Amino acid sequence: MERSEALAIVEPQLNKARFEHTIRVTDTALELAKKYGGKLKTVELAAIFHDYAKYRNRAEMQRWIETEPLPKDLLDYHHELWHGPVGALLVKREAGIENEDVLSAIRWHTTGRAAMSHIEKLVFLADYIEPGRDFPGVDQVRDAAKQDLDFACWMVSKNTITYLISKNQRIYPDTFHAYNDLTKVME
Ligand code: DGI
Ligand code: FE
Ligand code: FE
Ligand code: FE
Repeated sequence: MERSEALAIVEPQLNKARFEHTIRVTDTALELAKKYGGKLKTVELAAIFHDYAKYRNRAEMQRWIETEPLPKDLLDYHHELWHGPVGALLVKREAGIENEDVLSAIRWHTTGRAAMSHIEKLVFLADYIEPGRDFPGVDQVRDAAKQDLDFACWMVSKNTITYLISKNQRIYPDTFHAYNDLTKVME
């Protein structure tokens, strides 16, 4: 699928700010792929569709999780975590995307997981460092992204966990698994 066709499918699913975020994530992911490798068309599609389900209502997402083969433990965690797995399902169903590399990058873009694929890392990192983001510590992660992909992803995991703990939020196991796995960069 061409970029313009993919963008035309995603745009009506999102508001203007989220669509602009999507374009920045896409351009950032492509820059990372040029630096670290990765099939550009695959990376581009994954980034364009990564937040496809972001604005599906909570009840609909809950129904997909209950009735489709998605991890049921998601329901014990914040609904913000649901749009990745539900997005992968709906992008396949509604947009006809079958490429598993694209679908897994969408599925895991919020939490990460142990042993992330290369494309999963590119989208996970691009989502965090795109130029519109203003998280505390994001500039350090942008610097790290110029040096080492795994180190930068490790920083994303670490910052996310630290942030969630400061907000007394529950942390999904795969968020920890991503951090633990990537911590090998420090050894
Ligand atoms: O959809 P975006 O806003 O572009 O970004 P995202 O899909 O990475 O979602 C980011 C939010 O998800 C951010 O507020 C942190 C949160 N998050 C990531 N891992 C976890 C989590 N929230 C909870 N409660 N638990 C997690 O493990
Ligand atoms: Fe997201
Ligand atoms: Fe993210
Ligand atoms: Fe996003």
